[in-house]
Amino acid sequence: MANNEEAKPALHHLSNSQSQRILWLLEELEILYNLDVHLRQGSGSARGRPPIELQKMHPLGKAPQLTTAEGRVISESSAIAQYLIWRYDTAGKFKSEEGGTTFQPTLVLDFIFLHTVKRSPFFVRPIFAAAHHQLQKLFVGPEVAKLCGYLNDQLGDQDYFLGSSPGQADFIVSSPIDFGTREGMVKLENYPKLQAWNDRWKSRPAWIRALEKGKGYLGPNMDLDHIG
Ligand SMILES: N[C@@H](CCC(=O)N[C@@H](CS)C(=O)NCC(=O)O)C(=O)O
Repeated sequence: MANNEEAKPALHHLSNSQSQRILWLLEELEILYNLDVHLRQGSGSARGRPPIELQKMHPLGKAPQLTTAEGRVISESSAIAQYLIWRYDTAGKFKSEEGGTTFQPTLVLDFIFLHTVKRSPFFVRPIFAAAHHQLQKLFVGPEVAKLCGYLNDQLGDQDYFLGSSPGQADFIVSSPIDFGTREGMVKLENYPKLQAWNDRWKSRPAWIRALEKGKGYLGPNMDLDHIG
């Protein structure tokens, strides 16, 4: 590499995963980056799991992973989003307070129960199904409704959580909302502002470009892997 050529960050992206939100952010930033798309394993006992090479790159073996221009590997969406925005958003277009996801553990809990029901032997399935029903009724349903109501209110009259452009909170929250909607836990039709927000960012050119590059999003190979 020539001395005057700046090193590029590299995203290690897993198809059908929440690393789609980092791909979206990179497209919004309009910077040069390298993209390495890893496909989930399509068959065998590890069906749906990330390929071995992703596991070799970082002890956690998860996606997204970002190799920074300085050569460091970061593996956590919030940390990656924060790094990218602070390092590359020189115009301050996407800068905002940190965005976390109180959402994820609740959705994952429900997801695990759902798949326990699906994969359990038929003679115990009714018992697991009853437990899952109770969990949804008493905890996941009210909890998700509270979170969606809160997000809906937070949007107010703004296009994005902290103003007229997406920021870290929007990038990070996009995945659990999409995942929760796919799994039927999040009912966007009950939250008009959240629904409008979702439609708004999905029409952004950067999101559309990220979808084309990501080789699959919320597709069939996601089963049992959307955990974290
Ligand atoms: N908390 C991490 C979670 C990363 C994570 O769990 N990624 C999933 C994809 S959605 C993954 O790599 N799963 C593969 C596996 O654990 O087998 C983040 O937000 O980046």
